[in-house]
Amino acid sequence: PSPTPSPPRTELSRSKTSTGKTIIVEGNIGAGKSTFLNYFRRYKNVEILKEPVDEWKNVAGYNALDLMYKDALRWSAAFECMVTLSMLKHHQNSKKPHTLKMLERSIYSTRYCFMENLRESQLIPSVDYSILKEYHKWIDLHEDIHVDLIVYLRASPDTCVQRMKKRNRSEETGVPLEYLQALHRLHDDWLLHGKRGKLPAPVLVLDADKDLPELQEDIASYSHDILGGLT
Ligand code: TTP
Repeated sequence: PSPTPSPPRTELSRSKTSTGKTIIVEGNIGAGKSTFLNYFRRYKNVEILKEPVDEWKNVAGYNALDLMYKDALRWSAAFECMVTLSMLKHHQNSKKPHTLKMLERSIYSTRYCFMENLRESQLIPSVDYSILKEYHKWIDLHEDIHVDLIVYLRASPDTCVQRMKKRNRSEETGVPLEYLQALHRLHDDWLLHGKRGKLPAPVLVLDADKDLPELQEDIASYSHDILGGLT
């Protein structure tokens, strides 16, 4: 079948768009972050920074994502170090003038969800965790990580498992349901229950259990608020 043509890219009127602002898109593995970000590709002055998963799969020829899933105790610190650097680069990415920056994830979910999950599940040696934490403490103190809105795509772990199975990323084939359940709880703790202290920005929660066409409709209906509702 011929591919669906992309819709024409629209120039948002500056008065309607919060240009110069940063939105981060959060949610469990398989929650639909890519679908969400792809929707906003139609807008010329929205700059989308997706996670560089392909870079993580090829670090000087090594698949760091695969190594981490195969032997977390050995490789999770190295992997999270790589992820932290990617996130920092995205936060620091100098914005093009008059654009709104949309990031897939952030330094916050790396720290509060993934690193925390590794620690709780004892999948990271405690010295490695402490070193990573020092990096994050330093970043917190010395870098300006500004965020204006957090979009939380909240999907149940069961939905995430189904979506992961469907997309079939080879590195993720052994990820158990319990791993996604723990990550789900950690996202909720951070974004809904305020258990990680002050949130960096207000949170918009979208029900990402809906099937993708329905979720896309929701995204479309919220797009005005997401793009223009920031002050
Ligand atoms: P996600 O950031 O959840 O991206 P995704 O492509 O699964 O998102 P979606 O389906 O919602 O579009 O994770 C990418 C992979 O990287 C996944 O296997 C989890 C892993 N990962 C970590 O292990 N640690 C981290 O700190 C991050 C950010 C990702």
